[in-house]
Amino acid sequence: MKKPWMLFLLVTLTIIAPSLVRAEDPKPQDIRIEATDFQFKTSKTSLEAMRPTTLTFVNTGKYRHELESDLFHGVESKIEVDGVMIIGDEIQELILDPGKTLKLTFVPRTKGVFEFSCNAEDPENHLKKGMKGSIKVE
Ligand SMILES: [Cu+2]
Repeated sequence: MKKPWMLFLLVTLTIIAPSLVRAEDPKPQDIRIEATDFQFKTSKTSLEAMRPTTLTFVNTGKYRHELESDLFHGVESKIEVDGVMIIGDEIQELILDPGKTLKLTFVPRTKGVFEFSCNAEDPENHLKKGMKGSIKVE
């Protein structure tokens, strides 16, 4: 391999990637959250704790929308959008342009009810127009 940084990246991904899919219950679950102008549509209202979860966030509206929640904050997460992958555990908010889709992969570890909302302000406050919801982790 000519480029040492590629080797470094490969080694890093080889070490990090398995820890993202490792979980007590390997059976994955999916949830889809669609943002429109101006409401959220969710494919389900509850998730099982400790199961690998893929959250698909889709913006079918004409405005940029946000998904802010403690559901994935502090939990090791992987985000994929347009061929870019981001890994981290301080993700508190996802912001998506119209027509875009992203996938967030994580394992919900804490049971409870997690609120989510869009706090965008263009053309006016989305939260005041009703862009909020909740997901129960049980
Ligand atoms: Cu919004």
